Amino acid sequence: MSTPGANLRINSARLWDSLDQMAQIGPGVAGGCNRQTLTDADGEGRHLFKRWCEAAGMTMGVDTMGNMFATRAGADPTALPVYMGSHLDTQPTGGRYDGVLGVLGALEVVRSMNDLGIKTKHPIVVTNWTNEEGARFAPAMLASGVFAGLHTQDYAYGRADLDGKKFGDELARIGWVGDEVVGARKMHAMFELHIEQGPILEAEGKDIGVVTHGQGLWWLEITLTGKDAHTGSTPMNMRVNAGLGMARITERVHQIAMGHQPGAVGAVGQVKVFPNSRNVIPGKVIFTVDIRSPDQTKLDLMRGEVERAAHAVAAELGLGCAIEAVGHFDPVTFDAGLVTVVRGAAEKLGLSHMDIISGAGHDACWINRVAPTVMVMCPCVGGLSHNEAEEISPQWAAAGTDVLFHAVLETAIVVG
Ligand code: HGY
Ligand code: MN
Ligand code: MN
Repeated sequence: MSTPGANLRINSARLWDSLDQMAQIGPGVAGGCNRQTLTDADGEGRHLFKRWCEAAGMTMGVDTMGNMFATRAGADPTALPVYMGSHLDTQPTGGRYDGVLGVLGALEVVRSMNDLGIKTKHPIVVTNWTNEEGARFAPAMLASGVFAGLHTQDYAYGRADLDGKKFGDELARIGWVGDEVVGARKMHAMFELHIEQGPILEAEGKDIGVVTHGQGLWWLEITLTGKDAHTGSTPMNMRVNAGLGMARITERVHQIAMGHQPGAVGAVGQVKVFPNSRNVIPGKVIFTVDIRSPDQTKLDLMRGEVERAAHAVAAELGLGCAIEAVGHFDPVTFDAGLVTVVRGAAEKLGLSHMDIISGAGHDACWINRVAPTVMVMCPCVGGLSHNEAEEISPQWAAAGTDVLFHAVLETAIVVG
């Protein structure tokens, strides 16, 4: 059987139904999801995903970081598998599709291969990477980072959430510590389908994003120490106000990103204020700066500017200032050959498409270090993500999954 015809399609209704069923696990309060990594809801979602994979005839492997690998046998068991997947964990106020479309779209590809009786030379593996978001345990893409050798497992197991709970303890608590050595698996290729999480594809009227690159990022955790004091009786000239320092640095981060346009972003997303009492001047604040750019030079310049600005503000206000890099990866260039395969699949399917740089980080950014890797993107409404109102259309979901389907079939080589 030659390369499958352009008429092959996945089952869009089944995909949409699976997305809806998964969204019922760890629901948010406004229609989205709160299925944070290593919570009971994450564990429940994992069990559902495992049941679905086994019902599709796949066998499930799990590594010591909880990464899940469902394998569909190939005609040549010695051939390195073609992987496709993303993540099932969500932000606290996450959407239904960030990550989940990539995992369940990959499952739909296998389900469709089964329906059509398609056999491939290379085995196919559907993957769920643990803790992509980094919302509960920083940094983002933690488990794919361990898999790719960027972090040690000990480092990952020791990461703590805001309540002081450790990653390794929580992974054991939900019962998802696997027996495979993390990173031992070798890949022929890895595909990740993901919503764009930005406005470009929708604005340009394109159904498919062919992801050629991913921007790099730094997460800098800044701790400012001042002095707790009464907000009423303490004269303004006697205050050592860590909250004021955080406000000034937050503004500087915005100005620094604006100073490197186009193609730079910056914000403060997570803030911890101590003692966080209405009538106490904050004596300590811990906050994370997220800066990104596809341009390595800009990214490095911004890091230096943010650090200098933080220390300058702290000096002005008499604050202690400590800065720790808690997340980082350089801009990513995906595999040119697989980019061509994805672009060709979109053209074969008659779908509008454009090359795009990923604004968000993804597990594919790390896996790209150890195997040929590429991403496929679909639009999302208003470019909104990391918000419970995140929305995509069933048509966009199907189009992206069809491109994934054809690109994977071409790469895994259809033999019957
Ligand atoms: O932070 C990111 O870009 C990803 O959503 N974890
Ligand atoms: Mn994601
Ligand atoms: Mn995300």
